[in-house]
Amino acid sequence: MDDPTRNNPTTAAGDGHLRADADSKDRQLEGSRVDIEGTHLTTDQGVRVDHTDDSLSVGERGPTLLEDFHFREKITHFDHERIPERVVHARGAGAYGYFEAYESMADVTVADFLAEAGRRTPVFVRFSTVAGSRGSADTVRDVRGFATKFFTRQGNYDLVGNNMPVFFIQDGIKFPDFVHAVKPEPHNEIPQAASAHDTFWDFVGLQPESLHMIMWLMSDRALPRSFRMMEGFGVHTFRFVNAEGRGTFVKFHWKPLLGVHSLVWDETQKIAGKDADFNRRDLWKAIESGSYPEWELGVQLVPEEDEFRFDFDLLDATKIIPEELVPVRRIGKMVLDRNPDNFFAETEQVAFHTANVVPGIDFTNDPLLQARNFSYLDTQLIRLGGPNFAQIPVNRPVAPVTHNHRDGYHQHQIYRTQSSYSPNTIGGGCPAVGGDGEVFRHYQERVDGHKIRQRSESFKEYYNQATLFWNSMSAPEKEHIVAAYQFELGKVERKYIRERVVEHLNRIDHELAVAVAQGIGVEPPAEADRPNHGQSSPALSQVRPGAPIATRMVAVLAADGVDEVHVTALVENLSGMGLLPEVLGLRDGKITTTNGSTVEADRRLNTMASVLYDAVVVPGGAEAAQALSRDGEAVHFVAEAFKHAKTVGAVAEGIEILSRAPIGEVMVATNADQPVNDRGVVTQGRGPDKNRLEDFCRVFADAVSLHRHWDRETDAVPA
Ligand code: HDD
Repeated sequence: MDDPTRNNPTTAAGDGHLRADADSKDRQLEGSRVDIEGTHLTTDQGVRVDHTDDSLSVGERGPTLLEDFHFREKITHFDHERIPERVVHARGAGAYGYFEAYESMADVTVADFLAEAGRRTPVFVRFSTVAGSRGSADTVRDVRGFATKFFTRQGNYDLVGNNMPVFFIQDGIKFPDFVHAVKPEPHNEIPQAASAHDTFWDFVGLQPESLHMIMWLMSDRALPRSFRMMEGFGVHTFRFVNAEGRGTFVKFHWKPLLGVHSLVWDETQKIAGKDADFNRRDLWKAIESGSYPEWELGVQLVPEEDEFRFDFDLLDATKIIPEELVPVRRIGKMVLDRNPDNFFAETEQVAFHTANVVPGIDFTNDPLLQARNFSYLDTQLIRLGGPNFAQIPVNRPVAPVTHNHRDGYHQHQIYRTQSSYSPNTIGGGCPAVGGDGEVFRHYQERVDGHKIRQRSESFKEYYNQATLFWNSMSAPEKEHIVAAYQFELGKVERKYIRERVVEHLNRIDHELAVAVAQGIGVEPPAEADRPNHGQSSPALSQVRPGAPIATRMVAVLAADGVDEVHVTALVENLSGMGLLPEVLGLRDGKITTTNGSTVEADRRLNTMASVLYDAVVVPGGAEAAQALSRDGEAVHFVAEAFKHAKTVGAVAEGIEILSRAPIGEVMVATNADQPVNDRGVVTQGRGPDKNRLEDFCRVFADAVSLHRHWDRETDAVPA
């Protein structure tokens, strides 16, 4: 073997410390990769076969023979190809990358991957939806999983988080109840990947600790535009431990460098039909094209002596620590730069576990976390078929693994020692325990008490932070939340369940309760059940101007007779700004421009839809503008983009389509001098030349950076 680190990429350096680098996982995986070019078809036993299209039979029309081992092996393998999908988070997409520390965190933790600025650690991340099956659509209303496996020199560390910072329940013993309630109902397995049904809202109404999380679930956070544009949260309060054994409470955050953005509800439902793989495809394409998604790792640190400083319990996973109370310190960056080679081998078989911690990171007594520390290992045993799943290539640590575990299904290691127990002398006492600086030592917390089944009093306040979340939303975000409650509860058959939820909402905010009740046939409450405390946390709102526009998709609608200067200048300028324009033609192939040259359509318009783009622009050219304005799909495309509050642009004759689309009154440009931007409808009049188009593109890009133009949302657009 030419590369000595190939199968064991972590090597001991002279100083006794373990060395790994950002490529160590990749090098390790190289030993498991298989390429089939130039190979011949064989059986599992390596016997070559010359025929795989007909089974062995007696005569041409006779029965198949049992001795046809190739046939039997092929069918048997196929029959066993499926493994159980994850009981939750079944649908997901993953990628490799690295984490790079910005600074040393040695004052608070001995975790080696955080020990010095610039240290790089390989990672594998899997994003997921929670409720749906493996084949369900990406863009459903749901929490998104955000699980990261750090292949550190001290062993694997898994940060198994979500894109929302709180959870539905406080104690893991309620997890099966919660999941049974949200999953499709047991009698008819309906609805798929949706919380809009009776059992879910029945549970919510009876389990008010879920109400804070429900606010997040009804908000735009449940409809991420892209995995690349969502935050991640470790949710629980964890504990950093430093070399002196001192603990510091820590909450983990992932902050996406592209900003936090969402889709709108009508759009998500349409995307589920147009491209069920929308989020998965977006991640894959971004990485393939070199636009590597990035997140900063943030920590909120709370000294142990401040444990009781808050008006909520740090061990209660239904509460956040508002960023205004404890700022998020950004301590490193994660970059995802490689797609897996094989979905099943890597993304499906990756096994996360909250109890996969490394020295310097420890648990707290959060009862949800304690339950998780049992559940993940347990579920992998059934899902991956036995106790040796840590040997599956994607799961293997880059740190050396030596222990006395033996046997079990799918054991891949061949231990050559006679001893498999500790203590021993036959094996020279190995593997030996200990190792300075590298061993995991549990945090020595003093605990005593009676064995009881009882929720702490400090967990019993359910409404304050739900109100905080509501108060922190901008007007459009509030409207979306009300609409989401109305939609979800509107699907609930039993009126008393609707009423019960409204009663709870009336303890969060009276206006919210009244607005929801009015849409679902429930008597609005006459007065507030609890006063609104009036506090807010601006960090909770997603509406922030000036987000990066990189990788936003722009549809450029074109037809024969399109203005050549416009179409090329738009594509060039918008690409130059980091946007991803795609020319959509009324048919595939070449489009003839005004000067007789041709441009190639990237896609045919009717294979796409406005919901798959962030913005749309229509270049000039009289003939093209007429053709597009006569085409129902093109007109619908523009109207629908407008309805979803996206940036809509049109140049010269291209403006005509705006008057055909049912979008009401907008102010459009009448001359070439100045682009006009009326609530995200950007136009420039007749005959703008190349230079003026640069101005147009700048204004257009500014409009895209607002993500959406929410004040347009209330316009009634039939699309
Ligand atoms: Fe969980 C999967 C996140 C509570 C039990 N969970 C799973 C995944 C994520 C989370 C991201 C998918 C990992 C992957 O991509 O393979 N879960 C969370 C978060 C929680 C949470 C952020 C609350 C803070 N989970 C939770 C509880 C329990 C579980 C309370 C059980 C007591 N979760 C599981 C599981 C899963 C899982 C059954 C299913 C598949 C798997 O583990 O590997 O063990």
